[in-house]
Amino acid sequence: MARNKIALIGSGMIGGTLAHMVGLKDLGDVVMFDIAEGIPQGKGLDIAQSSTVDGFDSRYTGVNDYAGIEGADVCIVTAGVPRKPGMSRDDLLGINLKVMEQVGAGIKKYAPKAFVICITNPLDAMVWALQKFSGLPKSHVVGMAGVLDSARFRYFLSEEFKVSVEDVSAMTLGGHGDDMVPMVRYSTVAGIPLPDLVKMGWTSQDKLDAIVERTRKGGGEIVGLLKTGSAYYAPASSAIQMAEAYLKDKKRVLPCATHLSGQYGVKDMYVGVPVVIGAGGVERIIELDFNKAEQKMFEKSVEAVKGLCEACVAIAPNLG
Ligand code: A3D
Repeated sequence: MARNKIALIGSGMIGGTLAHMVGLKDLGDVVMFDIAEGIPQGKGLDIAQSSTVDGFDSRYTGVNDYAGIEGADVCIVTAGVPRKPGMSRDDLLGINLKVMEQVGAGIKKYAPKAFVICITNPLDAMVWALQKFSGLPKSHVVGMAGVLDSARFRYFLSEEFKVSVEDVSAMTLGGHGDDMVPMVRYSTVAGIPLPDLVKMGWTSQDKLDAIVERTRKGGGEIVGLLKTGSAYYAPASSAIQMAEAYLKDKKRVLPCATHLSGQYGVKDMYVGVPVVIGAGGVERIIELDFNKAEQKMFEKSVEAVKGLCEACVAIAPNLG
């Protein structure tokens, strides 16, 4: 049986971390692509040399030509620019939209059967544009944000409750911006919903509200500390979880930026909702019942994404 081929489009901080994780998790062979000459080749060679110590057999190739990604089973897209302190994700739109056009054309030509995971920001608008530029099926183009935002929420909750991260499950929906919707009612410790834990005295409502707010600003907190770029370890882990769900047909239930065609009252937009990911890509979109407050937050988040999509159409009218 042939090994899986995983193409990493963008070989910067997240791309390099992804490449390392693919090897450590034995997910397949890696092709690293970038416009910067030498970076994908150098990182690929460095990681390949680590494989002898860590004992994995993934093969690494670094390329500056899209022909190298031919026949990839999975493409993970991080090409573009990240945030610097003082920038919002939305400030990246103009530059990264042009990058998505090139990436979309490359994937369309060389890897039209791939499962594509977009990470480039502003996420919900970039994955929407990438699907249109590439013409790949909507079930096979998703955005990574919800897994990361939920991971941050889970981590902060595990710290607050002093319990293992393994026992905390959490869900963050909506767009990947400060208006994201951490779903308190659907987040639990070993099945006990957070509102019940407040009643049981495990934490106070004020502390829980502060954790929700810290989750919303989780990306900005790291940008502020790093000063030269944005988070890359947890974003890479999150995308790897999605890729693994597809490659191993795990049917994982994960919050992903997914194309909605009427679900949640949203048409032709990518927004973070829970989906089932298996060998068929996005196999099922799960429609949750929101209460009034959740509905209001979700709508606000969707409005923000809509504004970004409109800004994309203003730059590239063929997307409209
Ligand atoms: P960085 O380390 O700068 O890597 C980006 C790479 O893209 C660089 O190596 C560039 O040379 C390359 N690149 C630029 N233009 C092109 C092009 N036209 N074609 C191919 N490659 C190109 O950034 P990073 O890895 O830290 O972040 C990558 C993206 O992910 C940024 O847009 C971030 O904002 C975004 N990001 C998203 C999340 C989400 O949760 C959605 C989290 C963290 C970062």
